[in-house]
Amino acid sequence: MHKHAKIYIAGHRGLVGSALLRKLESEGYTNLLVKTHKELDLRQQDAVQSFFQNEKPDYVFLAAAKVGGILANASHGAQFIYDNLMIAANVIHSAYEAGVTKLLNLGSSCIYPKYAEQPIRETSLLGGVLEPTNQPYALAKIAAIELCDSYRKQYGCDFISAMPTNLFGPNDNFDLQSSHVLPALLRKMLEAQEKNAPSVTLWGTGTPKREFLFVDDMADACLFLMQNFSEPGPINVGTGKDISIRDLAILIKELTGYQGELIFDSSKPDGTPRKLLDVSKLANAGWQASTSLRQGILSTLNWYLSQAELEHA
Ligand code: GFB
Repeated sequence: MHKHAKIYIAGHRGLVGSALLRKLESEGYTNLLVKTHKELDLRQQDAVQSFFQNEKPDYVFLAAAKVGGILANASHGAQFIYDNLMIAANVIHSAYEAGVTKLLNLGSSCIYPKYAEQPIRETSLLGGVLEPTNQPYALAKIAAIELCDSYRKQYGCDFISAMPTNLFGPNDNFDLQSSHVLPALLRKMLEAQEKNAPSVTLWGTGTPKREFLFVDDMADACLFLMQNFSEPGPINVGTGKDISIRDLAILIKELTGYQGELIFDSSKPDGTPRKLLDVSKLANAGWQASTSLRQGILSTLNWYLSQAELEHA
């Protein structure tokens, strides 16, 4: 990918897309193409086709998606499957028609079976039932992998699919109803600290384990894959380490300085018991994560506090 190639980042305002934009700019890529949701609704087939025909990008990072935490997924399944299927089908088909050189499709570790052997290898795909809280989202993401693989097989397109573990970082969603656990815990503890609240309530039992990857590492992995990887099927992106939700909460408590108690509301869902990716395929290709969980949380915390300051300025 040369520095003047035309690179379209779909979803550049989201968590991954914005990190990709920062990464590509800092690496000296000069011809970056972005569109806001208002300018281009990726669910609209005609609009997406015209955009690709007019712009003819050389490379595409498909980071646009309808995403959310466990409760958003469990309660808005229709939006999660429809939006993600439409975005994937429109972008991947239009990229093929416009002769895109290479496309990186982003998925999620929730594509794997709920009880997949841990750490989860790429070969576990379609080997068992999915976690019900995110089945609509997972099925759309599985369909996107199949689109890439089918277009590769039938038309020779160089389309690849990266499956990140749970991501976090600047520009994450901090809305307590729809966010993922890490930004939710940061916000809950900061607010509790401000109000001197005696306790913070977390969802579920605290026993599920998750693997967290800082989004700047994810952007680095995406660029690496675009430059070095060309195979069908998913490739996992993670740290290879996981942590229980309880221990994550204890770490966030320490980093925010919150002194109160942690209460677990077991009427809320736990979701998949464990989701640790086997990252040996990516490690063998030559990439590994470099930001520790502690460092990543501190960067996210600083970003969140600076945003809050801006809002109050
Ligand atoms: O991050 P999260 O929403 O998504 O939840 P998943 C992870 C775990 O944290 C669950 C617990 O066991 C939650 O019950 N948790 C504790 C909380 N307190 C909270 C809280 O205040 N907010 C949230 N959100 N969780 C999503 C999928 O699953 O992960 C998506 O629904 C996607 O499809 C994404 O794959 C990466 O890891 O359970």
